[in-house]
Amino acid sequence: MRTFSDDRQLLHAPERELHNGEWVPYAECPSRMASIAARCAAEPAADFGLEPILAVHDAAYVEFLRSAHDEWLAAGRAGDAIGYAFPVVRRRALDLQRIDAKIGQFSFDASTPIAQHTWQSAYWSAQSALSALDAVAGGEPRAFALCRPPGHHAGADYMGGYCYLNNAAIVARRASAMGLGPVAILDVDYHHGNGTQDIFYADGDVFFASIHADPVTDYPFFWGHADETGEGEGAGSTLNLPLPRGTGWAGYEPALGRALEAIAHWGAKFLVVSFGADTFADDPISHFRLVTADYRRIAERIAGLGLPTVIAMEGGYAVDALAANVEEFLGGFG
Ligand code: OKP
Ligand code: ZN
Repeated sequence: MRTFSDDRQLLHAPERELHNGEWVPYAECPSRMASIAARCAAEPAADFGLEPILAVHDAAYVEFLRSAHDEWLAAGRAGDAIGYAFPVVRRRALDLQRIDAKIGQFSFDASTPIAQHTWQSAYWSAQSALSALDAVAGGEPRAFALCRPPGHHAGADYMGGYCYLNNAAIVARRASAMGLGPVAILDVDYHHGNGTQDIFYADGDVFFASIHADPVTDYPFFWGHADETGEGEGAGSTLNLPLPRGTGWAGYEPALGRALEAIAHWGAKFLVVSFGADTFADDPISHFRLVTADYRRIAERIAGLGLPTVIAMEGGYAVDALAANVEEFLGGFG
């Protein structure tokens, strides 16, 4: 399958993250992408500019991402920029300038540090996704965007969960604008894609289906519950299928069947897959029990929809097995 990536995506390298009360090495490390790139002949991403990014993300948020690390250094800080105060109560558009206030305003958690090259990597991750869309729009039945950093936790004006720009949403919005829709997004990362859901929650043009760990027990906790189904014009165009920790293929397969049935029933003509390999049994931060061979099965089912498809890489932190799991998944598309 044609695959797109850019080496500048490797530059983003936060040192550490806060995990269950302790500082630990950052799980979303450059070697994740490097290990996959070593096994597939990726084509360099083309540059589609800021316009398709700004069709999803607020200009003020994008400007923040571009300047945050410089502002952090200008404030006399060292290392990665990280927030500690979040305006969850009556969040409003205050025009605050202190870097710590800005980080809080534009994020929902503290697991998304901004390092020196974060903007460059996030920008090229989105361009890889747009390059995959360009290939599919040009007649390729499907294409893989080797995105990194991932995107599905990022909303229109916030980062979170290792995500800065929502690559899948950027592709979905543009595919829709190009008249390739109706567009559906299927999110099969272990974690709920709360950013993607939020971006399209009131948008009836894009269907969002997600299979993920029950947010009662797992990050991002506050979104991804089964009763979240969309609102307004988007009422009924969000489908959440939370599954318990310990889920293996026997529990996963029926949920996948339900998601695919809903996407077909909705009348999708174009598919974006947010693919995370963190559903793998040996993933260090997740708790499902899929095995490498299951990724081929998942892909075969998805391919059964017969839709033009862009696959965007999301999570997957068992670095030693990651390339094999991705290869198995891509191989399932035939
Ligand atoms: C990103 B993706 C946990 C800290 C927060 C964030 C997980 C983000 C997963 N102790 N962890 O969906 O793979
Ligand atoms: Zn994940």
